[in-house]
Amino acid sequence: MSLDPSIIAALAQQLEQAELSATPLDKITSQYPALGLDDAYAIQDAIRTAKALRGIGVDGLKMGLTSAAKIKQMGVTEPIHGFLNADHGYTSGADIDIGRLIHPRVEAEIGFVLDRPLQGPGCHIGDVLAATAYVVAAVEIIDSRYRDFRFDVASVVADNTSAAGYVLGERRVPALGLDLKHLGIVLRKNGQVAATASGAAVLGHPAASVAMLANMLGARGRAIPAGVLILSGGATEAIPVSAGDQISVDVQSLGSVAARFFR
Ligand code: OOG
Ligand code: MG
Repeated sequence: MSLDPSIIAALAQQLEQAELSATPLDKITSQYPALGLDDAYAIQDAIRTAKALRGIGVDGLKMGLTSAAKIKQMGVTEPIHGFLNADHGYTSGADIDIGRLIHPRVEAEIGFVLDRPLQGPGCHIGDVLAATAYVVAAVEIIDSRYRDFRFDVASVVADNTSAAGYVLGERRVPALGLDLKHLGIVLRKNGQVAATASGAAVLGHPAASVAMLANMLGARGRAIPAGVLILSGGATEAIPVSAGDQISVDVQSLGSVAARFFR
């Protein structure tokens, strides 16, 4: 059953407001237990439109809940996708103000940029690798707009998959010739190892996550455009950060990406 368009619009506005005022909400399925995934993606789209009207563009796409570590941490077992906003993209070494965030966390990710669009159905790892311009080490900053960072799949999809920013490494490496499955990944906070993984932690191969995104978008008549960043999903669990923390992610062959947080 789908929700009335006026309810979709009202929920999108509540989530936008929660983000802008850094004030958490109860997950929206508490108000609307019948909220389905189609409704949730419609709310996400409405948030995207509202941001566009405020002049905030989209410069990337993301997959989420694509690793066992994330599934275990969040208790949601289904991969999801969202969008990345151009106003919170940073390069390695950035000082990032987290005063605007509720309870930020960071996760280690592998980013992809394609040199041609990809659309499912039927997209697989080989298609992604053939279409990849380069891969890049990345940190995603997530910040659920829900109280206590607790949600179910429909609520988190509506909340644009907790997207709150990203930091990219400086090295752009062609995918061909890399063994993306076996790349070691180390996430550090204040110099201490906080979590480790390998590329295979993400759906067995990070390119499988990009293929899944192309297939999920294809089912809605959409495609992954060329030239945009695609985050393939946290390989490790997400780590909370507060003002004063310094974090880094090292990805074998891709180099490192670092950021410091203040408020
Ligand atoms: C949902 C977003 C998940 C990832 O990489 O798995 C995500 C969340 O955990 O808040 O970005
Ligand atoms: Mg992520």
